[in-house]
Amino acid sequence: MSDTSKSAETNERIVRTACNSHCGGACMLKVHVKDGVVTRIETDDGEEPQFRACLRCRSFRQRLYAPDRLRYPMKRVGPRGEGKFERISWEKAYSTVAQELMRVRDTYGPASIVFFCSLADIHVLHTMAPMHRLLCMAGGYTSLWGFMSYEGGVFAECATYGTAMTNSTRDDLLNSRLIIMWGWDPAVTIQRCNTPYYLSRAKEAGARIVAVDPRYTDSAATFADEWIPIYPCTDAAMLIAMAYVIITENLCDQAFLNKYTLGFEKFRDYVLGIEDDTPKTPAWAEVITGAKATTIARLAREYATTKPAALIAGIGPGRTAYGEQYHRAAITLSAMTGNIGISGGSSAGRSWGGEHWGGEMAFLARTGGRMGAPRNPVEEGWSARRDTVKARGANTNSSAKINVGQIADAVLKGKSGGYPADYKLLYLANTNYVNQILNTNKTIEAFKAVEFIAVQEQFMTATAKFADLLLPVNTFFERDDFTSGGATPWYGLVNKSVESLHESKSHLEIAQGIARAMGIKDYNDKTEEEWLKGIVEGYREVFAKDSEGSDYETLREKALYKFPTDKPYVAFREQIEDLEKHPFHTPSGKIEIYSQELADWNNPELPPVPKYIEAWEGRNDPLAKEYPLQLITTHSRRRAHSQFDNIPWLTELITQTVQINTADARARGVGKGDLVRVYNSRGQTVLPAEVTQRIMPGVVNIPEGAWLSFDESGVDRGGSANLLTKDAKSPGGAFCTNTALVQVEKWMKE
Ligand SMILES: Nc1nc2c(c(=O)[nH]1)N[C@H]1C(S)=C(S)[C@@H](COP(=O)(O)OP(=O)(O)OC[C@H]3O[C@@H](n4cnc5c(=O)[nH]c(N)nc54)[C@H](O)[C@@H]3O)O[C@H]1N2
Ligand SMILES: Nc1nc2c(c(=O)[nH]1)N[C@H]1C(S)=C(S)[C@@H](COP(=O)(O)OP(=O)(O)OC[C@H]3O[C@@H](n4cnc5c(=O)[nH]c(N)nc54)[C@H](O)[C@@H]3O)O[C@H]1N2
Ligand SMILES: [Mo]
Repeated sequence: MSDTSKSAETNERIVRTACNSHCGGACMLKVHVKDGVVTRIETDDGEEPQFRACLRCRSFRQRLYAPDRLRYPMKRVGPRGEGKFERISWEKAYSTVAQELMRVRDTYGPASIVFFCSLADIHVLHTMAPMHRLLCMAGGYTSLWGFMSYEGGVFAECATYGTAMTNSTRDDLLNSRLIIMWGWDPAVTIQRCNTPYYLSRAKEAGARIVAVDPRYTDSAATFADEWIPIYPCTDAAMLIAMAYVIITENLCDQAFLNKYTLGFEKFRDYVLGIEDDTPKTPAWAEVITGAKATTIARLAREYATTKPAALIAGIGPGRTAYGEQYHRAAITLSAMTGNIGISGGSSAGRSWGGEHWGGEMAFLARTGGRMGAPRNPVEEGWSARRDTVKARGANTNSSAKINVGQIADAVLKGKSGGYPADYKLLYLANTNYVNQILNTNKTIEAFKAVEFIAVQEQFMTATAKFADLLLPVNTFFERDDFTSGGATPWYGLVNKSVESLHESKSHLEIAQGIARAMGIKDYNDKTEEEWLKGIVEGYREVFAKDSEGSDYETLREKALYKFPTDKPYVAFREQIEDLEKHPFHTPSGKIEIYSQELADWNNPELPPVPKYIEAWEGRNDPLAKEYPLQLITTHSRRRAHSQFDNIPWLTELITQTVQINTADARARGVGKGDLVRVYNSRGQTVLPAEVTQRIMPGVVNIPEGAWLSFDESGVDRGGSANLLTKDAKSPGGAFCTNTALVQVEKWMKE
């Protein structure tokens, strides 16, 4: 615990720690602690760059001391899902979980155990590592593949660049003359602390900023010179039409294409219509995207002639049906304009997560690599998935895994439905799966069907209500950990501020308790501090060898080690400067606009060059007659997903609404603030309408993460978006949160 300013008289200390609470901000906190109680939370006011906290972090006192925090272990007493529980001891909780894990393993085999841990805090130790290690030692378990956030982006990056580490640091935006925010709203979604700071400075420096988004976002309002509305799920069409203009007007950076890329000609044949008789002209794209042909052509010319230009490909448009094609098309466009590997340009890889430092850490945290975890025996002997590119890496592509969004389908269908096993036990940590995964009603059906569910939680969430056993877990204010991030890079220690509240425990403590109850003696031979020291040293070795202030002891005091920031980091600079010495990580060593690996799959839904493929539940789907509005589900300023939705300071700030265009509202007799029912064949939810010109006609938006809240007649009154979404995954794995058709009507009851 850091102890930078201690006064004997007041018994007050300030603990420096870091918050990385699933928004990817990664900010510094100065936590005032008096007599073991957090009295105030301040943030970085030290030397530049400062990593200043947002509204969620500054409200954390209300989360830490929330009256509704889970206080002790509990077991279910009523029917599953009803939310009735009874207090039990930790010993009883450990033995119950241990018995159930062993019973299911011995009866059905270890693959029947599904363990999922999302990244509720983007840390390394108290994430999936402890349970992963335990379950691997106990015979294995079924794990999940697919990043909910940006699997489509990762697929595209791996296919095209051979790596998912494609981002420059945000301070490089200061070198851009044109910035295209494509489906990107960092004023709200943070995606590295300080991103908006660099955008404002870039604007001051004269960069032109354009937003392409179905909504006039806060980022567009604050930074953009122009807003181009576009129908959801159609971005690949607009990018490909931009390519058409760049090709036909001879604006390609041909020297770049010749030297660094593979297969551009095949893409050109598709764009010009040589392959399929459909030239992908701006007029062709106007019909699909709703963006004017003249605007598309103008933006294409501007992008090709204003160098350097940064096309920032947001991950929201990638969370759609065939979202991976959008990401492949964006990368291709940045290659055509020669903007890769240069200062002020952009690889057009996904907008977030592909940073050399933080991205690497997130991958490590996800794989549990840092707890020296053994291999998962359930995955031994299974080949790689057939729908994954080789660059995706051996530990994420086993065909023994199931997709992150498909636990429900896998539970309901099991082996007879083609899944690797029948699934009987769910162990869920760091996730509000019922609330956050597509098609809530189907998830609920599946959660009723399994034999046992254990949930590690801080609150009585929708998922917690389905638990047979609830394990209260502490918050990052109550434990130590390691994290990294920032628009300019840093890494640091999460330093414990106060002792665990109530009977809550850390992820590692819980796993240790279960291991003991299972009789696994050699589960853990290190103290938490030893693990953390090892993590810091491992990370330091790679990124900050011998640099002053980067060691464990200093981090205990200061929390952060800020990398010296004399020069922005530019992704792929080495490749562009010396290709022979630094080939791209693809099979050909070049940027693969055409991928032979994809060609070999011979799957028209995953073509070797990027293509526009019309989405299911798009505007032309016959279903649109009944459900004519396209639903998108953005991330909210007041939450990190479903986290913080129960925090009064934040709830007061922003009301959960459905954004609907004035024309669509008028046609339905809906006025500002009226309660409306948003529905389709999968579900419904009732919430107030925000009637606004800030969303284009034909599209509605319900910010994701609002807590499910069924009234007596079973109608959700919380505005929980996933009652409406479809649990289909895109062929490249994109998690389709922004592909669903709905109807809206005025809610007449009450
Ligand atoms: N405050 C806050 N910050 C967060 C999070 C949070 O919950 N709250 N979550 C974090 C996490 S885990 C993630 S993955 C990221 C998510 O970050 P993003 O995916 O970038 O966030 P979204 O708000 O879902 O979408 C960004 C923009 O894409 C637009 N959009 C949606 N569909 C389409 C489309 O088809 N085409 C185009 N062109 N635009 C579209 C939306 O209108 C929105 O303005 O944010 C992180 N940061
Ligand atoms: N419709 C729609 N659905 C979406 C999305 C969307 O854009 N639209 N976005 C998707 C994306 S990108 C993501 S990443 C997922 C997120 O999905 P999840 O990761 O499942 O969402 P969270 O709401 O962050 O849930 C984390 C839960 O873990 C609990 N928890 C348990 N232990 C801890 C702990 O140690 N620390 C913390 N902080 N919490 C703990 C928290 O209380 C909380 O309930 O949602 C996905 N779902
Ligand atoms: Mo995410």
